[in-house]
Amino acid sequence: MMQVYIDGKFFPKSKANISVYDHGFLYGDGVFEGIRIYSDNIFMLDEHINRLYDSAKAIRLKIPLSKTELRNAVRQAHKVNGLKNGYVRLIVTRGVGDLGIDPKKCPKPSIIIIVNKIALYPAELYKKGMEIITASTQRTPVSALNPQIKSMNYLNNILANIEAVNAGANEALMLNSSGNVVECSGDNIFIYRNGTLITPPTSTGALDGITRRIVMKIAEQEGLSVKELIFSKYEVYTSDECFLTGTAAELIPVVKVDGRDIGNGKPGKITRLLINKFKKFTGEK
Ligand code: PXG
Repeated sequence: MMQVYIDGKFFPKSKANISVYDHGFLYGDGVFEGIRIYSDNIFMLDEHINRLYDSAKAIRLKIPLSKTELRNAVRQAHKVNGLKNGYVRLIVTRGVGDLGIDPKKCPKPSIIIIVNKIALYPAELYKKGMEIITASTQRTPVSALNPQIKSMNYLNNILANIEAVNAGANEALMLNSSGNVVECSGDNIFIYRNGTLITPPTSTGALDGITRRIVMKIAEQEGLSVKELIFSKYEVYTSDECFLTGTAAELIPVVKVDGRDIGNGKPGKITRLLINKFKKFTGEK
């Protein structure tokens, strides 16, 4: 059985419990990271740790371990569970407090590390490409809760995801209040249009995705023109290629958006190239 790290101790999954008074549970007051393990290597661990500390800083949550200590805790959780390829969910909550949102009532943040297999999109979707729809649910405005904070409040994304499921699609495209494309419910978006690879800047309300960063770097190394630009649904509909990126999704082609075929309705050449380069970069065997 998988062993779960809670505040420095390991518990079997069936006994890994946290208090119902934890503000992570009561209010979604906490931050998290989803990290991959490829071939026994915790992929991009430093980047995930840095983003976690930035998320915590933004919500004024002081993580009670140094970055080095937390990195070692993640490595220990990996070792204890011995998964060669898998997934790490690293969570820091405000901790146990009163009923009432005041974070001052929570003296000690809780640190939880879950290691497990990850449920992917079906393998065939990586070959065939997937269909997405535009959600009517807008992405949370930067001025309300900056989506760069990877917080435990995922209802905005879940509402969009429900719309995708209702429409028989795999993911939901989310726009901001200006009608510009931001990202999908759990993935960043890229389009390839007129010879340029384009993704929305984080100022639109997109997460500064770690997979997004890698893809931009790989694409530049391949000599592609890569730009962060603001664009609308129109540019997606009329793009030559489209794909999504995320720790869970990796790179997945999009071939239909709101009923419109993207390009010729099949995963494009640039998308397939980047999928191959990304696979090499992860070192997965
Ligand atoms: N946008 C959103 C809203 C996300 O939640 C990404 C983009 C991609 O970011 P990364 O850094 O992963 O490239 C995410 C990440 C899960 C799960 O268990 C979700 C994500 C990542 C890993 C696991 O649902 N979302």
